[in-house]
Amino acid sequence: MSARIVCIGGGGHAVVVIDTLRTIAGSAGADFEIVGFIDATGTALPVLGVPCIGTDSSLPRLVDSKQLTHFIVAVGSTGGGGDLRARLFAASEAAGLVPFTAIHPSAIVAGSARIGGGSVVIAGAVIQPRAELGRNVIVNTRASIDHDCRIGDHVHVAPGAVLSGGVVVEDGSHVGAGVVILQNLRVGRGATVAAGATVVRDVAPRIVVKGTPAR
Ligand code: JB3
Repeated sequence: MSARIVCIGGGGHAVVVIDTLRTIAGSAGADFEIVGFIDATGTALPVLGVPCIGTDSSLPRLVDSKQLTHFIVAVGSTGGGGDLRARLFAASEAAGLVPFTAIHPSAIVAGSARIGGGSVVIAGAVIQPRAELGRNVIVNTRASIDHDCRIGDHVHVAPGAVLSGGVVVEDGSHVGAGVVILQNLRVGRGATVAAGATVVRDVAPRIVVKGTPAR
């Protein structure tokens, strides 16, 4: 049976996720259907032709009525990002769904890299050898994750961010657009690196840093 996917969220990031799924579907060997999305309202207009089919509270019922098998968290930065994405991921698994991993055909992913379930690698991203990504990670447009990086669960690496070799980003952190992180540094759990920052020393958990050098 082919995978029947529900997207969780129907905003800006969902547009990109759905387009990524469609592009994958156009390549050989893909066997899935995007059944719909659920959002905070349950009444949103279709996204790229994909219908809104309910809200989080209706998900357990939708699993049966729509014969859903897989989900993909298609919420990006809204609601603070990592915490909401983690909660939506857990609720979708609790409803019995399997996380779907989507890698845009234009992304470059080294054969020795590892990508956890439910993660999304968007167009033009590069993931180098021995990088390890957790579950429900976003590697957004043209971001690059270099060799031996370790990226935790629910992390968002925003468009154009550059992670040098051996960088560790712990669970739920946000690495903003255009950020540069130098080699072998660590970004603590739930931290935010603001767009455009240059990280030259470790970032403590749950703090926000910005600027060059980031502080
Ligand atoms: O910068 C880029 C390339 N993308 C941004 C992305 C990373 O983050 C994008 O431009 C936006 O800034 C943002 O996209 P996101 O997270 O989709 O935000 P927004 O466009 O505001 O849409 C939020 C969506 O999340 C809406 O469909 C809401 O209904 C939905 N949502 C909010 N809370 C929720 C919940 N959906 C569910 N299922 N459950 C919730 O609790």
